[in-house]
Amino acid sequence: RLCASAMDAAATVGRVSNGGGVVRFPLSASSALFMQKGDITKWSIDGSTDAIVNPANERMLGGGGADGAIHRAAGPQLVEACRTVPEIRPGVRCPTGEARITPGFMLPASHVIHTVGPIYSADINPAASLASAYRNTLMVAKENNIQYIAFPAISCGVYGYPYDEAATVAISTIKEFPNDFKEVHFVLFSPDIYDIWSNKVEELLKD
Ligand code: AR6
Repeated sequence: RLCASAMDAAATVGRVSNGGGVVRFPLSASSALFMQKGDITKWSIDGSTDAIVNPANERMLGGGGADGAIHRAAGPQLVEACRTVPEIRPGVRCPTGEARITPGFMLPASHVIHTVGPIYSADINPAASLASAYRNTLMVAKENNIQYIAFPAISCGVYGYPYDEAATVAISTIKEFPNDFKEVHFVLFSPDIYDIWSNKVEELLKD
C-alpha cells in the first residue's frame, strides 16, 4: 500500500508540466490532494480530461491577476466562449459563489472552470461565499466527468481574503468530496500562501 502510493506520487510529479516539488496528501483510498508552487496556466495532467480554476469576476470577461494570465495563455477564443455564457442579470454571467465551465483552448488543461470568490471586505458572509465557490466548482467538474482539477488561492489576491482563513475554507470544502476526483491540486503562485496553506493542509488532513 505504501509502495503503491509512493509510486502514484512519483508518476504524478512526472506528469505535471510545470515540474517543481509536488506534495501529496491522501483524501481517501482513491483520491489525493496535491500542493505545489507555480503558475496555474502551465498545469495539466497529460492526456486526461482536466480543468484549471479561474478566480474570475461576475462579468466573466477577464481581468487582472490569475484571470488575466489564464486569458492570455488560453488565447482570444476564451473570452469569446465566456461571452456566450448567458447573463443572469445585466453584467453578471457568474454570480459570486457559482461556477461556469468553458474549454481551455490554447491552455495545456482541457477545461477552465470559472468561479467568483467573495470580495472579503464587501461580502456579508465571506466564508460561506468562498466555500460555495469551491463547492460549485467541484460540482461542475463532477458533472463534466473531470477527475483532475487545479485550484489557485481563490479571493487571496485582489479580493483581499486573509490567507490562513481562506486555506481553512478551501481545504474543508475539498474534504467534502473524498471520492469524486482522482487528483485535486493547489497551484499557488505566492510562496507566502504556499507556506501557510501547506501547514493548514497538514493540520486538517492528518487523521
Ligand atoms: N497561477 C496561480 N496563481 C496565480 C497566478 C497564476 N498564474 N497569478 C496570480 N495568482 P487574484 P482574486 C494568484 O487577484 O483575489 C481579477 O482581476 C495570486 O497570487 O488573481 O480571486 C479577476 O478578474 C493570488 O494568490 O484573484 C477578479 O476581478 C490568487 O492567484 C479579481 O481579480 C488569486 O488572486 C479576483 O480576485
